[in-house]
Amino acid sequence: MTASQIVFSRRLRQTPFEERAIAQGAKAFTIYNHMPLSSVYESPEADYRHLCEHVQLWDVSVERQVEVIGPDALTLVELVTPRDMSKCKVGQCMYAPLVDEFGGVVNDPIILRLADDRFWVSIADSDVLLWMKGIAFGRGMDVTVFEPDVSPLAVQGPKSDALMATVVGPEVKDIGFFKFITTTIADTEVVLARSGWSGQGGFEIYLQDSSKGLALWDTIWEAGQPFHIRAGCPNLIERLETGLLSYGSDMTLENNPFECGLDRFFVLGKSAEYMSRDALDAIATNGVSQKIVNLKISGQPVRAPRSTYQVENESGQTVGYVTSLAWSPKYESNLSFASVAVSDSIPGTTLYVRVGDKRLSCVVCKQGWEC
Ligand code: THG
Repeated sequence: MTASQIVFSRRLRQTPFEERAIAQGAKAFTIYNHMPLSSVYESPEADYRHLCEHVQLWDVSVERQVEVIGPDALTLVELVTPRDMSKCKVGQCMYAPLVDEFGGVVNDPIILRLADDRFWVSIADSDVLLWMKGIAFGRGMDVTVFEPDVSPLAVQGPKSDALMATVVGPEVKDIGFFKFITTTIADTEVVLARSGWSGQGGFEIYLQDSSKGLALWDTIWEAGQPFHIRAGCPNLIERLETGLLSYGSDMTLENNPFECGLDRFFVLGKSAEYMSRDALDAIATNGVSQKIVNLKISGQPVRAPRSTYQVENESGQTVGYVTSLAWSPKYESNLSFASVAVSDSIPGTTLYVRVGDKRLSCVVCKQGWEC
């Protein structure tokens, strides 16, 4: 972190919970979908330890929704992802990479099906609204694509169920993973889903009226006092341990879903039309040259790079680059995601990371950090 600051101008859109997040001591922000996203409260380590033990309230309004509604809603959603969205039932969420006609990953949203002809595409950091509006117009589709007044507030951590049961009722325990209900909290109707960007369990509350943001925050906050609730945010250490990739850092439009391991979320050849069909078929046939892997870097804690560190093989050739990095208290090691040559991507392979004048040895691990 540096002492440089972000100016909160009108262009950097305000979130409905921002005032409370700042009052609770958000120390640093990043910018995501043209909005502020807090990234540190006490310290990355202290935030991480609290998240793994108690419950946190996260202002993740930056997970903007692109609403797709109308007779061609399913056709449009099918077109932009290789995942079979016809299988997504009303009340269900699906993690579905958006892929362009060249096989590039456009975004990796969660898609919620609110009705047969109505979806929310809950996006990562890229301009999906413009992408999907353009496709709908170009194709002359009978569909409306817009950004609704919806802001997710995440409740994450092992005490999330106990907390939400006191706010909503015991029925929250019956909400399955990646399922949602609609309910009322703080006199405002919300969508309540069992999802969220951590491996600690929890919920996401989709607020549908910005003017009720502070009231919603305060209701959860008060109910959370017996559970040691704190304000928090997506945590780099925790997401590395859990294996969650971040669009823009670990993958971009330059990557295809096979390189990112996102192919495990779809089966090629669904019956609906999808714009990435030919490109993905060709990549599946020809294979990929790079893969994103889990890389455990030995030694003392390494400072996360601003951009990247080069990854080398035994003989000193550059075979890839680090995309995310943090020290993990759980594994007592530096954990990183890195894009490396396929031939060097097999778990157990020893590689080297170039940090300044040091060459640190590291090992390719499986998902779950087994090596
Ligand atoms: N919540 C909501 N919107 C989001 C995110 C979120 N939009 C942006 C970003 N996060 C989207 N990316 C992800 C990536 C992974 C997961 C969720 C959102 C996730 N993955 C689980 C895993 O990989 O094990 C489970 C996936 C599955 O089984 O389908 O949870 O966090 N609203």
